[in-house]
Amino acid sequence: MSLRMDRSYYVTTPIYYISGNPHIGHAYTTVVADVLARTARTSGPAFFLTGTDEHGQKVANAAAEHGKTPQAWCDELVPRWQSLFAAYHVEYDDFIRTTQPRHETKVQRVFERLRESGDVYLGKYEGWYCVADETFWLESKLVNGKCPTCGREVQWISEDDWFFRLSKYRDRLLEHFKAHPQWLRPQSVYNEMMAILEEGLDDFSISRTNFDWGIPIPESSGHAGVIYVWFDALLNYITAIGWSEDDARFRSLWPASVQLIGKEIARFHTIIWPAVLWALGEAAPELVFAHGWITVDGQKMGKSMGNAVDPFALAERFGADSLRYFLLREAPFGSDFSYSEEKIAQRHNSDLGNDFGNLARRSLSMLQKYNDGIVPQVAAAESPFASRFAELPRRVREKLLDLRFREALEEAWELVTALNRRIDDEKPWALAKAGDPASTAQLHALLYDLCEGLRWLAMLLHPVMPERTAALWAQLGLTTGIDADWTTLRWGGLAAGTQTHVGDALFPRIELAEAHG
Ligand code: ME8
Repeated sequence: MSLRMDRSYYVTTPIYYISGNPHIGHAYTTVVADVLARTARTSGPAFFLTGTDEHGQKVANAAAEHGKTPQAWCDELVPRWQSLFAAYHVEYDDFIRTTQPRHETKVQRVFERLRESGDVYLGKYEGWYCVADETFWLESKLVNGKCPTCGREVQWISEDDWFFRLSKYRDRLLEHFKAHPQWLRPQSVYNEMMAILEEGLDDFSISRTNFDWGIPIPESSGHAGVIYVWFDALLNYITAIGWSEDDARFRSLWPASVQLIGKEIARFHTIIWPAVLWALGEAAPELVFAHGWITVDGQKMGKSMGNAVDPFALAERFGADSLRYFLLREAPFGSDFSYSEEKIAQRHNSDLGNDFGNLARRSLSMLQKYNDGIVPQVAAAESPFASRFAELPRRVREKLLDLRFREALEEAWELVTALNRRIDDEKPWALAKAGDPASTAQLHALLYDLCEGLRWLAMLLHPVMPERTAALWAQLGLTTGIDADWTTLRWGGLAAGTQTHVGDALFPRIELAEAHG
């Protein structure tokens, strides 16, 4: 995938309901967006948006259960979500709350615009509704009379509602899907959405009158009610960046480069969302990626409160960077994967501790012992690694931006493995002991390559593990430039004479027995 150079890279996550506590599944999507934004940012502007979805019955019910007004409840919970993202080293550019005036006024403007153009009209809605998912369901889609997504009870709703003319956009959607088979990934979700499109589309209710926690329908319409939470929420992706046709910032960011979602909300993001955008005269996002679920005992984490794991405690125990690595390395992006502390501990101890962390420690300790920690002067361009790994930065970058995170990490690990192997093969302790000029030259060349390899790894892994790689950067005696453009990486960039330090282990071992705890 090539990065567009004319505009900023724009990545979004779903905005999260704040009806309960966040869990690791919420951190997952946000971490992935952070990795993409950090990678893109090494070569140009990038913008990363996340936020909270604060309207609707589900949030109102949660607030009522706690004896709070919905607004007070949201105000109280939002900082907890923000601190979760901070705990996972996520650096977003903007955090939108759907209760903010910047969003509410624009949503009302969209409603008015579409009412004027005829894409929004008044009709009667009767049907089944799942409060937990804030989703309407056709009777034929219910499973044993219950919500097909979460298995909860549904309720019958009958009211006069405003509708969005979704049916009008079915042919265009089909054409779009066929002309851009890569716009929705993975293939399994693409196929599922194509099947829905082929079945045909009904218009879609976008207002509610049986409760009032939402953005009011504009008074000019002459009707009461609030805007349906999904219609309100989807618009965050454009209201946050200042939507209006002639807004320069909006134009520089839209269409989004990547919209990340969990697969359960693909219908909203790949059928309703493009149609709404087209109704406004805007383009569909370039890519929607519907990722898989973190599961516990085969069930989606979060489906019941019982199986959700406290993400704060987890970050404390394993280190946020180890978890970020685990989330990206454990399964191909798009697939489900099961959560267990054993698996996290295994990745932490093996890939991070034994392979990468140990490499750093061994290399810097040997440099300390054999050259007072000072990077030696060598002809680095002559190193076999200069040509062997010349393409590595480009390949890692391509895979990261193509959301093949696991492959990108495997690619980087080839360098980790090759450096470890050189220590084993060349036996620096024997070279030091021999002490003749040829052995000393070989020892220096090896020590240089080890440090240069670590410098490369710190840069290439920085988007995935920003904090641990920064610690390595400091141990290498470097101050700035960890997030510099990877295309400038040349073997030999590490300056001779740099004073390195042996620091604390990057990934101290975690005992499995302890991880059970
Ligand atoms: O759906 N595994 O919000 P939400 C992986 N407000 N990802 C998971 C996960 C799991 N077990 N559980 C949650 C909503 N997620 C709406 C979105 S957007 C306009 C409105 C992640 O709080 C995943 O990205 O239920 C999923 O799509 C999102 O959290 C849903 O969060």
